[in-house]
Amino acid sequence: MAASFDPVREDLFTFGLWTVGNPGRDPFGDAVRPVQDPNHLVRKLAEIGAYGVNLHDNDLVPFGASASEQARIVGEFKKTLADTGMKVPMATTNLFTHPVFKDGAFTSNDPKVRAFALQKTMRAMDLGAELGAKIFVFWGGREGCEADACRDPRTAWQRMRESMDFLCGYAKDQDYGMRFALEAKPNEPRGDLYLPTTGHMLHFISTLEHHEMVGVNPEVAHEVMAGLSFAHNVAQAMACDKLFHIDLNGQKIGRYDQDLRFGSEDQKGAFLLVRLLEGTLGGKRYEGPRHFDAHAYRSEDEAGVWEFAKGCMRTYKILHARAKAFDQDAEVRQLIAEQKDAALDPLLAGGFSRQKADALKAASIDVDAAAKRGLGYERLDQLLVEHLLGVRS
Ligand code: GLT
Ligand code: MN
Ligand code: MN
Repeated sequence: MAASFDPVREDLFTFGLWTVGNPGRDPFGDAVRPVQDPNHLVRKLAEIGAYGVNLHDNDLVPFGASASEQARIVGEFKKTLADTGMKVPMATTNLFTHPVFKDGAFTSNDPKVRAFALQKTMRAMDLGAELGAKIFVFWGGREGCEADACRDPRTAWQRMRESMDFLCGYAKDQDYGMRFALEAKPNEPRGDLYLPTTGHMLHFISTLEHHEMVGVNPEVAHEVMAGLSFAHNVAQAMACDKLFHIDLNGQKIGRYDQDLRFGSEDQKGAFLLVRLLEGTLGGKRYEGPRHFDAHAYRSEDEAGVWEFAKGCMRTYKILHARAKAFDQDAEVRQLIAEQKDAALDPLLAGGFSRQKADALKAASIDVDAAAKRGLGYERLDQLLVEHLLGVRS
């Protein structure tokens, strides 16, 4: 029987309200789709097999809403979640749309703006906690500059640290059981954004007071914009148990942030990513939500939006099946089987000792033979391509 690629709850697929609700505005043109009621979006997502929905404070509660308005909106939304069984695993704050954030939020030179950013984030954390979110994402869309002389970049870095330390303290004090996931981006909307890649974030986290509760939320498009291998970034985060969340989408290299349907570009990169996340190559699997931070083409009406959403999930599952087949292929396994050397392996494992250093210095190694040996990677990569194209199973 052919495998079904229809999404089910257990796949843990999630979408942001801002993704399927994206009206298609861009810097050159107005909205092409009407703004949708969040409750409608949740019901539709439930219908097509998603596990949950993520949101910014203002995706649900408009900026400046009164307390009673907020209570009414959140009450109705919670009822929709209960009716549909949909979860809110992640929440975040919008620190980029309002003009007050034009020169940053946590890194602004104006203490009033920095204070407002903290206030808004604490309130967004309260909202996230009320909806059950255990992951809180930080995307510093306006934390950057064009006129670089406006602040010492070390000051920006320090302000980011102080803000994260403060907000970790808040989450702990409130007993929210939340973990933070930091999302990097090299540029756009600012000329340069501080902490531009996942690698920068990983180091930044190691300097935080509560580093154990802070990880990363890498996004395909953002690392590809920086010309990096997304799978390598994700692998490093996984290797240090810091992959707390992930933003899946598609992106052409060298472009603005496109946020395209997952797997619609660079299918090989997408294959290698799913292979890594699902652990078909061995090692630990990523257990968190598979979140799509993408939106439908501007050419689409609402029906096209749901085609887009189904496409993201379907392609993920197809790539998972392809990756499984690839990693179970006997020829592939043979090509990537670990090489053993009874004499050298013990010297290479377990760290330094003077004895090992002496033995390594004295070891006789046939360098020419090792240099001459062909590695079979042409065959290996062709097998990958054939699995990916579906002609080998
Ligand atoms: C915005 C951005 C995304 C972030 C979202 C979370 S908002 O759409 O482009 O990459 O993940 O703040
Ligand atoms: Mn994102
Ligand atoms: Mn993006």
